[in-house]
Amino acid sequence: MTAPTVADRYPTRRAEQLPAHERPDPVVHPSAGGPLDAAACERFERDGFVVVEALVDRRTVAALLAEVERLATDPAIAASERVVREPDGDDVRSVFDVHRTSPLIASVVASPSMAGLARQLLGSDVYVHQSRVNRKPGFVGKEFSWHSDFETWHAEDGMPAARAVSVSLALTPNYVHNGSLMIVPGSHRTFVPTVGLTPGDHYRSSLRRQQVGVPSPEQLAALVDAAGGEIAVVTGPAGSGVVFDCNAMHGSSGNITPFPRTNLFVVYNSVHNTLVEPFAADARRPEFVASRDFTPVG
Ligand code: 6CS
Ligand code: FE
Repeated sequence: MTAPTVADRYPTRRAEQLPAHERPDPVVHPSAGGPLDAAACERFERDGFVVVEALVDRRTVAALLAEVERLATDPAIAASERVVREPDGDDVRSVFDVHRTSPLIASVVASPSMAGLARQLLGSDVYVHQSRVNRKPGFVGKEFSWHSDFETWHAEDGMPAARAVSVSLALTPNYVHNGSLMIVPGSHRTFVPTVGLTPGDHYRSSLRRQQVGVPSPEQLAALVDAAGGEIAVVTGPAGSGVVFDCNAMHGSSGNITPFPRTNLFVVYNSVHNTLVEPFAADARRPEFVASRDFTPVG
């Protein structure tokens, strides 16, 4: 492992439990403005997420859905590691790096309504750290365990600071019952180190079912307690979305309803927060899950 070139302000993945601590990085950075009004920026700062009514129009949603099904069944992509299948089945769970395999998705990812959210909140130009489609087919879609994305990106990808956001765009209706995103409000302000060293080639198993880099039941209960017992469920029609902080504690249940849940998920990182060597893993993850092309988008 090459030594990281910046200080590790978020130690994690040790053999023993380290205490949780308040994040040293700001949540919202000063900017010249963008799609969110001042009240929405304040909600983001307080809760760690904000729901956006209409990110793309209906025609774009239909085109994106068709594109996703094409990507999920494209034999060349299926043969690569970009396609991740369910832990106990062959159904496609995620397709990664979609902004580099689909010109249509690239244009949506770079659009002012999507990238503009990230630029506004992060107060700088942004590049795409990761893009993926998460597919949760009716009846068979499986859960995502509770986690902070930043915990993984810091440990496994060498992301120095918590200065990234994710935008999740609904391509099908996101209901309370079809496996929608759950977020612990305010959890983004606390960094929760996890226990256990990162296994070699962890992404091969973690993208199907994450077991390392997840909080203990006690840690999760403490965050929910600090939130006054609240867990937010992000719902909305196709075309709506949510932007959430990289350190927000989140997860989702399986989908046992007949209604598929398909979302386009884009991670924007500040150009002032580009990756160094992993802070708690013995090798970099591949480009399709953690890009090192730091070219600004939009
Ligand atoms: O590995 C990643 O980058 C993302 N995927 C999972 C399953 N957990 C951490 C992060 O959200
Ligand atoms: Fe996540």
